Amino acid sequence: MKYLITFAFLFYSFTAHAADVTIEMLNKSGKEIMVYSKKIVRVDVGDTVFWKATDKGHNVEFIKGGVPEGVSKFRSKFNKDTEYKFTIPGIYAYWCTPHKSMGMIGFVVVGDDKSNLEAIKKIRFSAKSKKIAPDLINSL
Ligand SMILES: [Cu+2]
Repeated sequence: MKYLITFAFLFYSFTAHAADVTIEMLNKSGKEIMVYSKKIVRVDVGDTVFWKATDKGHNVEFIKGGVPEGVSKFRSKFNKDTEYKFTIPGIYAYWCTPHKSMGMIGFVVVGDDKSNLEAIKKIRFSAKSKKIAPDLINSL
């Protein structure tokens, strides 16, 4: 019995920390093409977001000026699962490098901190991303 409890505890710890949120990178979702399965996610400071390369040809790139101060550049490899542990609170805007004008954009709000919202509003999106960004930003 003691071992069973220990095992259950270890399993719980592992699953709770492996990835707190998972987002899929997709070629198609419903009527949308080139899309992250979740466009906005909210996490706590210290949480990890995992992006699954369900379809090929995508990545995650933090947008310059679209992350809190002190956050380093982040650009994942194409076709690969990736993850990021969010230790600094604020809004993080990212896109898929080849599909950044096709609406493949996403936002992570960390620690319910929206202090860099004005900077996020100044990001220059283009084409389809420019069309969908305002509504997304308004619902952050
Ligand atoms: Cu993409």
